[in-house]
Amino acid sequence: MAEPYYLTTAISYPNGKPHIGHAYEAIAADVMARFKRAQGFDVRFQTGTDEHGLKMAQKARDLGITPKALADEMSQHFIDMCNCLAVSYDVFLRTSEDRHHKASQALWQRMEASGDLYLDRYEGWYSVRDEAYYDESELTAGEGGEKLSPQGTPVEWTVEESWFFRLSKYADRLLALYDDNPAFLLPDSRRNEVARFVEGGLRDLSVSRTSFDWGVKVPGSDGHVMYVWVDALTNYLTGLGFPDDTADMAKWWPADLHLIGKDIVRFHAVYWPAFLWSAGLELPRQVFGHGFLLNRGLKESKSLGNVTDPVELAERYGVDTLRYFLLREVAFGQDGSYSPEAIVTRANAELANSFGNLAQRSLSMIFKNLDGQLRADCEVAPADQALAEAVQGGITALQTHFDALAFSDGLEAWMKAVFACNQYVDEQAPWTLRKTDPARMAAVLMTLFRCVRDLAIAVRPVVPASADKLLDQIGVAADRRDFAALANSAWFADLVASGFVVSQPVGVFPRLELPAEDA
Ligand code: ME8
Repeated sequence: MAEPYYLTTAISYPNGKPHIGHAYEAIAADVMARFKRAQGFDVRFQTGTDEHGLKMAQKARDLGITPKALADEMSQHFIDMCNCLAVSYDVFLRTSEDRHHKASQALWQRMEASGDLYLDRYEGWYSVRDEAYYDESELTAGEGGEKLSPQGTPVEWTVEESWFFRLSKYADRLLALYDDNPAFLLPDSRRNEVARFVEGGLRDLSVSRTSFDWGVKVPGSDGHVMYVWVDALTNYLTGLGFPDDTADMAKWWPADLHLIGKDIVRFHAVYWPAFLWSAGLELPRQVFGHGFLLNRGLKESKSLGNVTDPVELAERYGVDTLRYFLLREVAFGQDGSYSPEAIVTRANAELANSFGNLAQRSLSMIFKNLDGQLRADCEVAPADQALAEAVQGGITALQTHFDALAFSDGLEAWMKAVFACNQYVDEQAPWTLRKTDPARMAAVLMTLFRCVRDLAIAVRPVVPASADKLLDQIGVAADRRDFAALANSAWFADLVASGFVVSQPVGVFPRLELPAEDA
């Protein structure tokens, strides 16, 4: 039976439409999901929206609508974005769903039963934009002297009766976790940051609010709703049917990967493990905090007027182009920048001129010079063998890098294999061999055909629709497009025996022009 692999994105605040950072995270997680499926795992991929809390309540109040109406309208934009970007989620979870309230209350009761919850009074700083409590020592001063959170957002002094979670009790265990199991939190820089924060001492965490009611009700405590991060983190369990569906919990929990942005590592690597320990549940295997995507080096914001709608971006440049660009351009884990020029340059150089052109010219020569006929009986020369090995090496490297979430390194290795193929075409010059040595020309074209197929399968998690369009043209069955198929050396002889004939090829990666306003 296939091994299960459960991965999640963060769940987004639907207080506005999705931005490019949301698209980036969803795409990266989707590439991982498709990659693991291609490796033969039984994948479950969850995303969704985080609908409670003050931030949602305040935004709805500003708009004069209920928080539920705001969440209903905006979460649909997140679903539409995922569908537009070919994000192959299995579960889209909304935290306003009844089952989620039930799961969050069950987690709460387990933490209470462990003796980790107590009632007291909270007095301290809170940032609504971050939905986070901060210590005085973490704050900085803004230009006008006002206090700001470490994320640069305004904080307000908050005093209210609140339930507390005994977070302080878990400090040593957390530090031991980071030490003993460094892969729990990657990249290393984020782990170091979080470890320093925990070493500085942990205070108990305020986990309920009484000043508003848009949240999950605290069981048995009228007037209290849960702090939004308590219910938000529980989403990863809700989707598995916690607490009732013990079979799904047993199959999928602990999660293999929580893919999240660097600004919310503290919640996932400090609060979440402590909640899970308290509730007697296992910890996720890995939390990965990716970097931020910037627009020409700047954070997008309404005041700068540089907010990009990812759906428009995909419509303009193509879904697969955008997916490839984002993972290839930015070293995953670090911050990165995008601009129309960078997208067009990358797409043209690598997808259109290198891989697209390789596929197009190889297939067109087979179509024109061999009447589309494939041959299984060509003599293999050392150069053909060397190319096959180079491509194989590139694909193995891609897998190793993708497994470590080093997407740009994986794609670079893939691209090197594409370059090796193009160099081989130039050196072998099959157009010359056509007159001088037709048998050798056929051998060269068959080598290229096989390499194109292998490269298309390898890159398919990143550019699924384009890879499929190419694989359709080369007769590769829909259920033979995974890494197991790559390892099956009989595929080519089988394809030839099936009588498959190459038709006039249709280009898969168009050359892009910069839109006039950006040129
Ligand atoms: O944080 N580049 O929601 P959110 C890359 N609801 N990633 C970015 C980004 C950018 N410019 N801006 C945001 C929340 N992100 C909580 C999560 S999980 C139980 C609750 C990432 O809508 C961000 O780091 O503010 C997070 O992983 C995700 O987008 C959702 O952000």
